[in-house]
Amino acid sequence: MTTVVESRPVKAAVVRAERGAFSIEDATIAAPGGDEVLVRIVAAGMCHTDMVIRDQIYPVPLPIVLGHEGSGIVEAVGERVAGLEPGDHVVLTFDSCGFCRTCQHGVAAACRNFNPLNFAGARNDGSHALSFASGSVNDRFFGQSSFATYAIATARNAIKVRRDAPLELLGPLGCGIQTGAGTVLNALRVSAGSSFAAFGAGAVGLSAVMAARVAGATTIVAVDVVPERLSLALEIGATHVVDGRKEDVVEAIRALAGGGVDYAIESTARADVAAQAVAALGARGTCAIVGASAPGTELVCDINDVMQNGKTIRGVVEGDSVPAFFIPQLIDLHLQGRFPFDRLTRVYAFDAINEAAADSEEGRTIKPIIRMPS
Ligand code: CXF
Ligand code: ZN
Repeated sequence: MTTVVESRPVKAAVVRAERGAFSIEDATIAAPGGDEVLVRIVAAGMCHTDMVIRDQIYPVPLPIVLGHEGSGIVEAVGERVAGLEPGDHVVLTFDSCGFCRTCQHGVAAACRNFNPLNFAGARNDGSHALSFASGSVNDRFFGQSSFATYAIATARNAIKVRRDAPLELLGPLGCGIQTGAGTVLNALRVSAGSSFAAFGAGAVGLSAVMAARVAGATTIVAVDVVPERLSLALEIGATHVVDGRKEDVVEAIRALAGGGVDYAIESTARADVAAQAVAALGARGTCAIVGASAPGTELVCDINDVMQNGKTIRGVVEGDSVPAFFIPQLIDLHLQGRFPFDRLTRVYAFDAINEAAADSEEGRTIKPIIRMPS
């Protein structure tokens, strides 16, 4: 179905300087062409990776409109889009090409074109969806740039979801929550009766905890240094918590899990914590590394420990998810009361986006969601 629309006015939050604030500015957004979809953004989650780009830990060009956990309603579609139409509720996720070797194997999260599609700051041909009177601003972040009242996505990264779900809260399912839950359910395939530890009890780690409970793990340990996060972890599925400031984390986990856990997720992006996560594995255990650290950050571990105990260390992006399947599955689990991700969220008005960022970075809010003015 093709809908003809002209470009329209948009308000978008722009980061203009390294470690700078978000400034809400006027722009226009183009009509969708080809495989593109124009989405009226209802809300967008804030993820640590937005901060990684703001702080230029990853070299994505500034100025830029960030935001990669959008949820909203399709307004118009390009002439090559099938399966989406105006009025559909969608969650926006990472973009992928669909034709590289890993996409064709069904693991779009490991798309060989992930960086150019999600981090180039423009369409593949260098053009932008957003136009600012002040000059060129980068966009298309994760195929969306959803800290804005409208975004252009593609048919591949706009995931249609059921209309009885709370659309305002769903955006984080497109990245952080998908990453944590997907790592447990898709990548590690945590099994019933097994032991699991989450290193870091932010949005990714706590989503992993909830998913480990869904999977039937019987020892679920959350590790963090923020007492409120550890308390929340116990409420949503952890059987035990370890405060990294008070205890020897590796010794504590070995004691809780019969010598070490079967599975671990490391979401802090800290090399010292990643080394603990590997050390805390039991025989033939697997540790998933999912946090975004500065390029060149090295993981140091005892080679004999890894070899003699048959341990596996693997990286996972976006939970190895097939978003068109996995995001609706997480919504079904949520609506059945088995995946209470809303417990992680706090909603902020668009013009409080800088307060949301500060609350997130200072540990007051686990998952900020920015609500767009309607
Ligand atoms: C990112 C982490 C860095 C690589 C791309 C995916 N995940 C979530 O924001
Ligand atoms: Zn993210």
